[in-house]
Amino acid sequence: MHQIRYIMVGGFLGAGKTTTLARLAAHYTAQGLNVGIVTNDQAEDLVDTNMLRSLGFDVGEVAGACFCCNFDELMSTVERIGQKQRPDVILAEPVGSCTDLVATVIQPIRQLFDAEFVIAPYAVILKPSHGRRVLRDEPGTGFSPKAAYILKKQIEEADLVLINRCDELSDEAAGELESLIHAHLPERPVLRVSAKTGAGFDQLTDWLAQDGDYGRRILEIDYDTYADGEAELGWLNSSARVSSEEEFDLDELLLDIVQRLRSALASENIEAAHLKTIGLWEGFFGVANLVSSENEAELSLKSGCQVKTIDLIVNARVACAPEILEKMVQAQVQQAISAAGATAEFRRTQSFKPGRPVPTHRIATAVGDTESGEY
Ligand SMILES: Nc1nc2c(ncn2[C@@H]2O[C@H](COP(=O)(O)OP(=O)(O)O)[C@@H](O)[C@H]2O)c(=O)[nH]1
Ligand SMILES: [Mg+2]
Repeated sequence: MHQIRYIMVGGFLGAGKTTTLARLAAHYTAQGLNVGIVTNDQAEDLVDTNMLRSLGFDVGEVAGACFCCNFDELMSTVERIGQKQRPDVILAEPVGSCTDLVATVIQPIRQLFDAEFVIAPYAVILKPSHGRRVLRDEPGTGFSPKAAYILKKQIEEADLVLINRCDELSDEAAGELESLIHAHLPERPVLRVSAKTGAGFDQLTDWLAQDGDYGRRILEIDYDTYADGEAELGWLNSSARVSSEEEFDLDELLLDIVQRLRSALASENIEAAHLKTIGLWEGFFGVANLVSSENEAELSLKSGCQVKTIDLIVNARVACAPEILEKMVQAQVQQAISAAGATAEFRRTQSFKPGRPVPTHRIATAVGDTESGEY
């Protein structure tokens, strides 16, 4: 039977998962393989889905709950992708505040859908900015110890830890991150990569091609701490139609929105886990991002377009109450749009704290171990 290779890449909010999956999707497509991507979020209007679709990939979205809490939807999304043409590879991006994915996603696939899937090694990306601060156990990470707990648990269940953004890390800085990872997880395989330039991706794809007993590092995890850590984040997805009589520069607007939000957050001493915005019109699109207070806002995909109308989506995951976040985003987006000489019609805004994770399945013992059980 034709088996689908299930490749899931985890990591904290803003670590580089979508950028990594886009690069992997292009790689497998160039090899003649049929690739499907599954994105995931707690709400609709996801920048990642729009971006990956605009890049031409076949993307299914699981919205409204994370993979672990909506396992059946993950499986039916994979099935829907397969209706057009059976995929050889499924690339899956879990929510960046999720962990315990080996017990709640990988092992359930291995134990319930064994005939249909081959599980690739589970790679988890370490985000240098927050990763360094959290693994050093520094005070002032911008997150509480409970949110930091999630980042540590994420890498603990990895078969392979990826240190991303090596294009901007010195050898010394990457070496420090590697030592910090090994202080927590002795002898865990670590690979230095850049999802932006593709550095390290030959080794990554070699890793992901391995058939072995991967995805079996089941965590010991305290769901109270995990749930409290997740609930400290304010989550916002908002969509709007922006229009103007005169043409405006799409890339400038996207960057301005993220820069204004960066300043507003800094003035309130609030840490951003990840802010991103996409502007789309008639096949053109641009994307701007902010991944932490120590990084600058950046235009990650340029549209090069002058436009009169766009569909705008803003996604924000920030360490503050959702009400504060919503007011801030509305105000800053509005100001940026006015400065561009345009007006906005807001369509849908969802802002909330993620609820307690309640996995559909939690397999406590990896396949092949002596006791097998679900609780
Ligand atoms: N310099 C640099 N930026 C990166 C790299 N990988 C991702 N980014 C940027 O980091 C931001 C967040 O990336 P994204 O893939 O959306 O992260 P995700 O939240 O984990 O999916 C975007 O602005 C990316 O362009 C990298 O290797 N180097
Ligand atoms: Mg993403």
